[in-house]
Amino acid sequence: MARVDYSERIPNNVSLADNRRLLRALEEWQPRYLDWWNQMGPDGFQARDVYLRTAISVDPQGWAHFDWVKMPEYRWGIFLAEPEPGRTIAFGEHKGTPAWQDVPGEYRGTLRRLIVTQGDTEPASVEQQRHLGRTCPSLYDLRNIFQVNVEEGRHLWAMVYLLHAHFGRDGREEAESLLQRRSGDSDKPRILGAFNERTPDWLSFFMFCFFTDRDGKYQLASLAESGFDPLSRTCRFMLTEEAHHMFVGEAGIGRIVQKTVELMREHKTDDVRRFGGLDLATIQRYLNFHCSVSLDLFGSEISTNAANFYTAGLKGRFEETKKTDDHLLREATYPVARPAGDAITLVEEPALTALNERLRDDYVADCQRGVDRWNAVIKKHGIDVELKLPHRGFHRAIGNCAELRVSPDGRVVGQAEWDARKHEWLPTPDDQAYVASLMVPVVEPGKFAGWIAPPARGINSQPVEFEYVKLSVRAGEEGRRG
Ligand code: BYC
Repeated sequence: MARVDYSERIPNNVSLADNRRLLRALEEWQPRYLDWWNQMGPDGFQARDVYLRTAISVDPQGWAHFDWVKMPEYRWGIFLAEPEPGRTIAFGEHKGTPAWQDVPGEYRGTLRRLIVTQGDTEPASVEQQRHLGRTCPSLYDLRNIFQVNVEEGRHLWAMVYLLHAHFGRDGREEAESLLQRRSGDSDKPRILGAFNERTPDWLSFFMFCFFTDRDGKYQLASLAESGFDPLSRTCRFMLTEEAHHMFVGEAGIGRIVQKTVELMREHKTDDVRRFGGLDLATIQRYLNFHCSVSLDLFGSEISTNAANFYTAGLKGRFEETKKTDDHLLREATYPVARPAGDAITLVEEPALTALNERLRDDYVADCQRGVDRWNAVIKKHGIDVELKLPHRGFHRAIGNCAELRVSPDGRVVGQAEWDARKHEWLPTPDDQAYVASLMVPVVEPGKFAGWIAPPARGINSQPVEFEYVKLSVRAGEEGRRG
């Protein structure tokens, strides 16, 4: 069961061959997916051999398969984690009853909406990142972004499988729409805000992987608790892929910070731009931006949607089954940030409607651990500066603080102070132009752009100077596939 059958057109571990109708529907979707990938996937590298990891089974050892693959030939497939025999619903009003193998009729619309919202983020991120290959800081990083991209494509497959297998005709229509919306498009944008932002450079990309993919981790972990077992199982497997994306983000920013502090020490200055580096103040402004748009992805602090998802048993808390309370939350309260005058204070609210905020808290604590590791690099170089997460009210478009101006240290400020100081807090046009000026491709194996340190080790025990993407291509091939 754990092994994936790669002899089939759509690799899977869900016995697709036994369900002819579903197989046919997915086989019809497959060429449209490939059209989307060729149109919106990584620009300019579709004919190149990339050293990619492919899942060959859903157990941890199954990840050990690395090979040269041209991205359009990547074996996107359908992989669900192994079923847990006798699994029951862990929370909400159906607590203790067997997990659903089919969609409960009363929750059909809600569940479909959750799956579509999750699914929509996956192609969106590929679209956001599609031009970055052309300015890669190294072949190692180029391979990593492509790994992330193909896995986001696979996550789309994961959600499309659920839509096709469990939601009949409207599921198929939603699967089509997932290929129609476009990140940043004014007529048919992606559903959630952060997925319509631009990712124009590699500093933004690494921040995106650190902050936005981490939202993915927390949302997927909550959906992995779902009483709808196929969703739970697919999210459990997706989480294993998500871990690599966050590694790319954390390690990427860590390597930038490393290079920055090396330049600061060498030249005895904070102004490392003169030496082709990214100064810590710019890194902080990008951090502020990406953190704030990712905080929005958790929804409003007080949400009846979230309460309903929970009570219905559709979406749990992070590590729901490890918690020791009643898993109903009818009486419990939870502290929620709320503006009061020019400060933001914590107010106890019913825990059930505060579930988005609770998940955001789990997320912020996880982000802080990563920031601490970056700060350890700075400190090790004897530099007395710390990167900081902005206050959760800063630069928000969703929730209690959406209508306010809040400084990164959590003060509600007037429009005048905001206007006067926002250039200190968010990337400025000058920052963006400077970062853009650094985006010069470095494609010689083992070489790295001057603003980022090499990684400590390569991929899958290969040396750092390994040729992770083969850029040489036979004459005529690029015209056809590139
Ligand atoms: N932008 O009650 P509210 C990932 C909407 S990332 C635009 O506050 P709720 C990945 C909301 O939809 C993980 N609209 O929020 C990362 C609702 O609209 P409707 C993605 C927003 O419903 C990197 C209304 O405002 N997965 O995997 O409790 C690369 C009121 O909403 C936003 C999921 O999100 C926003 N930021 O929670 C690749 C999991 N926030 O329904 C992939 C599935 C809220 O009234 N989604 N709205 O029309 C959910 O669980 C929930 O939909 C949300 C919102 C947590 C997003």
